[in-house]
Amino acid sequence: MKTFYAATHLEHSPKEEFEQGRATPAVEIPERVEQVKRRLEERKIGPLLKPKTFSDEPILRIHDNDFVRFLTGAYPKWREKYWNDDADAVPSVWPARGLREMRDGDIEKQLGSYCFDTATPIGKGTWSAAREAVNIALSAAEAVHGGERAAFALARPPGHHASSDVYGGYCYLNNVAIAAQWLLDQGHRPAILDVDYHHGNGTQAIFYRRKDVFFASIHADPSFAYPHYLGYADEKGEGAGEEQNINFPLAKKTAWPEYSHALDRALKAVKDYGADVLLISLGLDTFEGDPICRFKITTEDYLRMGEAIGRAGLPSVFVFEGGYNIEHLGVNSVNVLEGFLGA
Ligand code: OKP
Ligand code: ZN
Repeated sequence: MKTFYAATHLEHSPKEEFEQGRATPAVEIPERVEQVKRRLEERKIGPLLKPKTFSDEPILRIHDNDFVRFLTGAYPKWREKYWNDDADAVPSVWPARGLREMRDGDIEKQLGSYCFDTATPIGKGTWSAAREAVNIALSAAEAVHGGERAAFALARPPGHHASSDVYGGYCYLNNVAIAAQWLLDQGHRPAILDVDYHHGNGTQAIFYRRKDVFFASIHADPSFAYPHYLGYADEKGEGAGEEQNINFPLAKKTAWPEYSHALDRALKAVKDYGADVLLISLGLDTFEGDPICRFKITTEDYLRMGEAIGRAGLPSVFVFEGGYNIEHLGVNSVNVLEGFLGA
């Protein structure tokens, strides 16, 4: 299996995020992707390739122009305002009910308008890493479009929490949505399966009123887990997108028996939709040893997860998302890919 990788992500290296009332060490760090890269090389499952550079056009099929322009210039604008400080850009005031949403002007207004949480800092290397992650996802999609059975986009920052004009959850541009749209534009019928522990609220929002991209997500029930405000079972799509969205919110401590049941149902929905290409938002934070999540999926289970996805028999684009147990992340990720290849 071809993997696409670029070193650009190393420059996106957040030091801390803000949650539970204080600054905590960042978990979405460069070492994540480096661990997976090392394991891929160890297992020799295929070549590691540099991504091609795509134009902005595929990004603008998904994201608003003003949002992309904001992200491109946000860090310099922040630095200009806070020239005697070196902290990353994080919002501190939001246009909640009763206030006016203003996307232009002062950087503080823009951050509050475009970002939905305090966990997603913009630093010096953030934009170039997010932009390159899109190149990586598109290169993997292009490989599959060209006839490969599967490809792996080893990209960070992740993307599934970002919608057309809002970022958050360590995500800036929605890599998997951009790749799905690109495949659609080449004449495919794509479906997205999101197996990250957290609901892919950005991906869901992007395709919620559309019938041309199917979305299935298996995740921790948002009644107790991030992103809290989306990902419930009653969200089934709207308008033209009715019944084209399916959520499987699962309880704390979910282990393989319950998980695999949801996975089978999600894959059946993808098959029933008649997808001819599958994109997988591959988060490994369902792992029993993940530091910020509460599922009980084991290293062995990831082989079974890959096999189940492989048995669906669809050309597949794996796009890397979350997973924060650095030590086990390489083995767990590559197990999914090896399970897939063995199916
Ligand atoms: C990104 B991805 C829990 C706070 C959660 C943000 C989590 C973003 C996850 N106390 N903070 O889906 O893995
Ligand atoms: Zn996650």
